[in-house]
Amino acid sequence: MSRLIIVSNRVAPISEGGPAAGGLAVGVYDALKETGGMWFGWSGDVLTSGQPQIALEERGAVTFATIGLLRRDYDQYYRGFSNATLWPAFHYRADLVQYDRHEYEGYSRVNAWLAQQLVPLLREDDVIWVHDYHLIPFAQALRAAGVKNRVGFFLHIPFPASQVLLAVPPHRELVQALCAFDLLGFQTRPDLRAFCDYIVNEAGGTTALQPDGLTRIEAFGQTLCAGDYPIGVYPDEIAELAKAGERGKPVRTLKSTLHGRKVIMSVDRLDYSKGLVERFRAFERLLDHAPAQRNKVSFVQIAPPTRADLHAYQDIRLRLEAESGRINGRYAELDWTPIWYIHRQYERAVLAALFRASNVGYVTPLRDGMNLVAKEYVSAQDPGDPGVLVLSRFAGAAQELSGALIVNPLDIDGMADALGTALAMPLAERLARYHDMMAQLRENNVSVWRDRFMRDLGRVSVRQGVSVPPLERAQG
Ligand code: GDG
Repeated sequence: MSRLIIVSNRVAPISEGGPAAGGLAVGVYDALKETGGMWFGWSGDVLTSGQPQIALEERGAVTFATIGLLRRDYDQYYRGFSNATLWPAFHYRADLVQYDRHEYEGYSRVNAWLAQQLVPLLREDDVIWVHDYHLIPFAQALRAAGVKNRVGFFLHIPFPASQVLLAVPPHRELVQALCAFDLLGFQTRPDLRAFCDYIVNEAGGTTALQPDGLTRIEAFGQTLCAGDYPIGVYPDEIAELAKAGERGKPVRTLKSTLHGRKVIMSVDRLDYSKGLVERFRAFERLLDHAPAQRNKVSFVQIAPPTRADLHAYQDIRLRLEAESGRINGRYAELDWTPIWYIHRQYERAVLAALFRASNVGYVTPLRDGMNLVAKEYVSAQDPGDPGVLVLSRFAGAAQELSGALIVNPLDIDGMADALGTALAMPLAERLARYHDMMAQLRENNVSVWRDRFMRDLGRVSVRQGVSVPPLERAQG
């Protein structure tokens, strides 16, 4: 069997409790720990001088191959083009897009350099699976270095509508670079449609749905395939983790502080795409419009820091601190704090237990590729007394989790209404919604996601992008 090589910007430090905050790390690690293989990428170290060297570490069936980044590379490739240009653009925040030609050059240079570092570690029949927006030019760079292996790409974040993508000056080069992969995977059908729209209307290419469900793409003199592969979780593993933590200290502390009040729970990296300010205001609106809820419910927002050296992230942090202070100042009583805003990271097991102990999972990003927290919240529930998920229609997860209360995160009144409905929902309805969503999560867990992608990547004939018959893949 060929070896799986995962390439992502950051190879997540894996502690005993699993990977830390970040959806890609969680999904990729879950996928790789079963099959074994190699995970190649940045170690997280930023070097001020010297020549970065690859470090290899074996852990069970997985080899971690990591390398540091020089300060200039970190600034241009990671902080600059990846996170100040691509991230906001792909999350429809054209107003936050910053562009600097030198940073884009750094982005291309680091992709080429990383590809050259990987080449000596490769075997002929390795299958290479590249992840996310930091590494769009990676296949081009591998091909330039003479690599002939199959190379697939999965985009964890949304693919934006063409009119938004056009805000990124080198949009054409980026899409051309994507066409050097053999298979492109997107989280949802709307993302795949947006990509196809660019191919047809901006790049003058063609797209055709094949009988096996893959879309064949011809553009820039390349032929490849693309599909939608919604990432999942391991729901039963999370359920066990949550149950095991039911009587643990964090849950006991939470319950003793709540004195029987209900709790609404949110967990997000502190990112402007997650809709935190709007979410706080909708909770405030609930307290405004439904006085009976005052002193009866608390909202816990856990938001670990992320990309804190970028201005836009410092800004969202300040806004959130101001909002939580303002709302608490307005409504808090001596024995009740309406919003608990916690700017730190918790262990995965603690989060699962807290999800289970809460009445409502409140997940309202303005845009999100998938949103694993939504899936983790449902997985962690007590099957006999589950909580209710309030979910943004702009999370990829909303395409699958029809048992959630789906909201528009810009509609503050609508979200406040949904919170009220969730808090009052009778057990029978909660059970029906929970079972519906759990069935969906079990059917499309992380292994299914990985296996579907790997099967399709194995099928596309290298550099022709045409899937090889027989085509037994079910539509779906
Ligand atoms: C990207 C895309 C897509 C959060 N706080 C803590 C913690 N987390 C974990 C959550 C979850 C993960 O981090 C976050 O994943 P999301 O999917 O919600 O969001 P992103 O980080 O933006 O992920 C996203 C994902 O990639 C996968 O494809 O769904 O759309 O943006 O697993 O539980 N984990 C720990 N402590 C925390 O405090 N241990």
